Amino acid sequence: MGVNYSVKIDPTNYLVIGAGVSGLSAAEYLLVRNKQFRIMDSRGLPPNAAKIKNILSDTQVCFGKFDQQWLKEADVIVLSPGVSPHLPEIQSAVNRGAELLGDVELFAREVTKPYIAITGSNGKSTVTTLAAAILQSQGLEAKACANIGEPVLNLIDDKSIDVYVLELSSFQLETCSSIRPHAAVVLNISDDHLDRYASFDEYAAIKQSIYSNAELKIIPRDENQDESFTASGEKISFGQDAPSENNYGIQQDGVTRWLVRGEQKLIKASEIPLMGVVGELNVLAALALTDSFVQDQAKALEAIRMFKGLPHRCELVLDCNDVQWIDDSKGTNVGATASAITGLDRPIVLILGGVHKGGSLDVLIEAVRDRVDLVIAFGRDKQIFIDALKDIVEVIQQNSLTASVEYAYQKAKPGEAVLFSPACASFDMFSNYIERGLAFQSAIKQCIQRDDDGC
Ligand code: UMA
Repeated sequence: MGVNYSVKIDPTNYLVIGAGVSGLSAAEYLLVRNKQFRIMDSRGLPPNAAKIKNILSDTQVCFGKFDQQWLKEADVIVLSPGVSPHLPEIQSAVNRGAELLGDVELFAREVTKPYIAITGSNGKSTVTTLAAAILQSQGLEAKACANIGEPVLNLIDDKSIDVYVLELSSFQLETCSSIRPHAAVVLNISDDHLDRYASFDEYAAIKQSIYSNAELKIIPRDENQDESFTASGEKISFGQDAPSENNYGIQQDGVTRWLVRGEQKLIKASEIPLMGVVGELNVLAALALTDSFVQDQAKALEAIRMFKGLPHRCELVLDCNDVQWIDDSKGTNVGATASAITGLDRPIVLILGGVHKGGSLDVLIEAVRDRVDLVIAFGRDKQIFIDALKDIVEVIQQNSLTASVEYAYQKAKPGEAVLFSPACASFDMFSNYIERGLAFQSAIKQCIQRDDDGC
């Protein structure tokens, strides 16, 4: 067979770093597009090792170290979000001229369908899922993806999708410059991931970059916004107060609290299935994000009423002898735990601990004061929380989550809630927040079964 001179070989040498779910999706994306690429991971046996070795040749795969020669030869580095771009070997490749980008950047350069984008320190998975549900209520094929779990490149070739709903972490925003979302929001910004960033300002600026090229900017009224990101373009705001025309907010009518758009009453606060003011704000953000897609408002509001909330996000596991057991294992930073506490309307026994991600505990201290009766701290960084809280509330330390649940079971009184909201990452004791949440649920069920008290 003769050589086909019409086929152009792309000489670009891609290097995928990280073989987690996003690295695997990037490898499959590059494979389908006949690109030259390699993949490496500093772990000897990353989660997708077998699958990757199955689809690639040995010369394309390096596990157990970052191959320095490959870094020198790379034209484009596709960096997984969990790998810091500040690593010296990555910085020297960039200084040499390699292009650094993430899977979301590859997606943004190629996608032709509309997408909305959501970031924030807390509530982004809830708003992402709710926005997708509202879009689906309009008969649109909407898919939630990115940080929420499904890598964007797994969906880019799916022709059935009408709208993508992207949950974006600061890690993902760091390595993408081409996103042009139909609508974008920064829900809130509180200390998180300060083990990766030099300052809160750097973290906040990365979050706000989501607005840079957004057609419609959805802006929280009660957060301090950096005007340089939100000055121009079309905007809709949302907040806890009564809004001006076309914006979203809350209106008090006698004893009834309404979620409203301008003066139009949409849904009673008592009808939404999310807890507290934070829940209301999340619903308002989802409505604002989907505003221009909604033709049938009644169906959109019904989708909100039917929304079940997310597993491990302020999830009521059970109510036993009037003690509520609440799994908020997804609360991996101090701001999330503070929100979970303020969203509850009963006295609280709080279980927290794990790997603290840095930053101030002030917002947690304020939330704990007056609302929490007892704190049970466990995990690697428990002492940080004990030191911060011991002067305002009784704090007990335990060596494991199971022992913490056992202690809470002995101490919790009828009318109280036991809130498991760790304010920390899980990797000192668990693979992820899901495994940690399931461990909490199983521990409390075991306590109750042992006593066989009929709950
Ligand atoms: N790795 C190295 N060297 C390092 C660090 C990591 O080789 O120095 C390797 C690990 O060995 C591992 C791989 O990188 O094999 C993991 O990559 P990753 O951490 O980027 O994780 P993925 O599996 O690709 O998942 C990522 C997101 N993970 C992170 O941002 C840490 C997932 O968000 C996201 O769902 C997924 O892409 C799909 O888009 C998770 C998350 O924890 C849920 N996000 C953080 C959060 O929500 O707080 C930001």
